[in-house]
Amino acid sequence: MGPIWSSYYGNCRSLLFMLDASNPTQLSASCAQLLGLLSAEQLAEASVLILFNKIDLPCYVTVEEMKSLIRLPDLLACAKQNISTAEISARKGTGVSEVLRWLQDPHRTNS
Ligand SMILES: Nc1nc2c(ncn2[C@@H]2O[C@H](COP(=O)(O)OP(=O)(O)OP(=O)(O)O)[C@@H](O)[C@H]2O)c(=O)[nH]1
Ligand SMILES: [Mg+2]
Repeated sequence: MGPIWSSYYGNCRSLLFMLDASNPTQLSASCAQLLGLLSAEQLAEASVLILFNKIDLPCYVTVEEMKSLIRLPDLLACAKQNISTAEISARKGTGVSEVLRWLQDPHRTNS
């Protein structure tokens, strides 16, 4: 779906980007997609929440290691957007209330 994402950029104020924390083989492709989104001019004002989903599944790479592999600290420092991260399990509901709080936070989109 990546090739058509840009048709949804207009008026986008909140961006949720979901990574599969159980599938490290997709990590580099996901990171490339994420960098494309963060560098899009139309999304410069959006606030971004990066979700590490499927944390209920066992994985040979930890979420901390994944964050390091995508150089998340550099992304947070260099991106134009205000970026948050959350570790969730959509299946078990872990972390989902945090995502809802982020979506409802009025201060997030005031800048
Ligand atoms: N265990 C677990 N399963 C989940 C979670 N969230 C979604 N799923 C399941 O994951 C499946 C969908 O994910 P994927 O198979 O990776 O689908 P996709 O990302 O569209 O396709 P790929 O590009 O092949 O990864 C469905 O069967 C969901 O029920 C979660 O947090 N934990
Ligand atoms: Mg998947």
